[in-house]
Amino acid sequence: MEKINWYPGHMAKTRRLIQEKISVIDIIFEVVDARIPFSSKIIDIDTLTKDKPKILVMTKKDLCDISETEKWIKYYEEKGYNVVLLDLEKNVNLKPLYQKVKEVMAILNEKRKAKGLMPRKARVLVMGIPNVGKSTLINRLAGKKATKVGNTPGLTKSLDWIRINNDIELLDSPGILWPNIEDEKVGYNLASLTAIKEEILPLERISNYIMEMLIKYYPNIVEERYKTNETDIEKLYLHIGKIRGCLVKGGEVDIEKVHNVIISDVKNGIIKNITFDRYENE
Ligand SMILES: Nc1nc2c(ncn2[C@@H]2O[C@H](COP(=O)(O)OP(=O)(O)OP(=O)(O)O)[C@@H](O)[C@H]2O)c(=O)[nH]1
Ligand SMILES: [Mg+2]
Repeated sequence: MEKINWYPGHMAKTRRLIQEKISVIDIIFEVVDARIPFSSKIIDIDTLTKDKPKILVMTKKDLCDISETEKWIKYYEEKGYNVVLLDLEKNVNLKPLYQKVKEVMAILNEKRKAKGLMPRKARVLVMGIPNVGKSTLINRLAGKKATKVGNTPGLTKSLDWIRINNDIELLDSPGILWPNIEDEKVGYNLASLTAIKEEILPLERISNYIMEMLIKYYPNIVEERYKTNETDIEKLYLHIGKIRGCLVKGGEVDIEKVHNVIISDVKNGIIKNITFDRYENE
């Protein structure tokens, strides 16, 4: 695999913004994709957020391979993380997240009490790399009944607090940060499952990576979706091209179209029950 060189220029600016906001925040919801709970993590969130309590929110539960993702949940919990796995699309149940917030706030308010301060609502900032579901989470939390509770001094004017319930206020815009793209495996996982611009990685290589992962870890999914147990990538592409009608004039298979079919099957969640970060490999 070739190394992916991709580093967005505006990272420093985003970081400055987060640093400005952080002082008024009680809890950070760090959002990751449950299919890549390692690759989709923010590169150095702990330095940025210092000692702020965090809840690691794994989204896209409905798309992940639960048994593999659970290994990661265990891994992070053993490191002291608060972890919540959520489906924000179909069976939305935010109760486990509310429960975690209560637990974290109980500790925080205990400390406040010791200092003679009143208990208060949790002020939450959602953070994560692009495409992990930050906006979806904010929308799910806010729902229709959400009302903005006004500006808080010290924050940029455009940022508002949204009242979620009696326990939680949420900053209405998320902090978008970057993953450890320097790690080539991470780059491929991100290119396969989230949004990375095409000019950074050729479609062929993303498609090859997806197919290699599926053949290695999920041969049954390949068989179910593409009706073959072929494991040779070239032959597999030809087969998929034929059954999916990726043909050019004369009936030849258009391999580029096949790459697109495979990538969009994964990115659109048609291929699900997959987790590409493998705990045993890290
Ligand atoms: N199936 C499924 N899709 C989800 C879930 N959460 C988010 N998505 C989808 O993931 C995509 C990205 O979600 P967004 O909420 O826009 O992600 P974001 O983190 O705000 O992305 P940026 O604003 O680009 O940083 C959308 O197509 C969502 O519908 C989930 O739990 N399950
Ligand atoms: Mg968003």
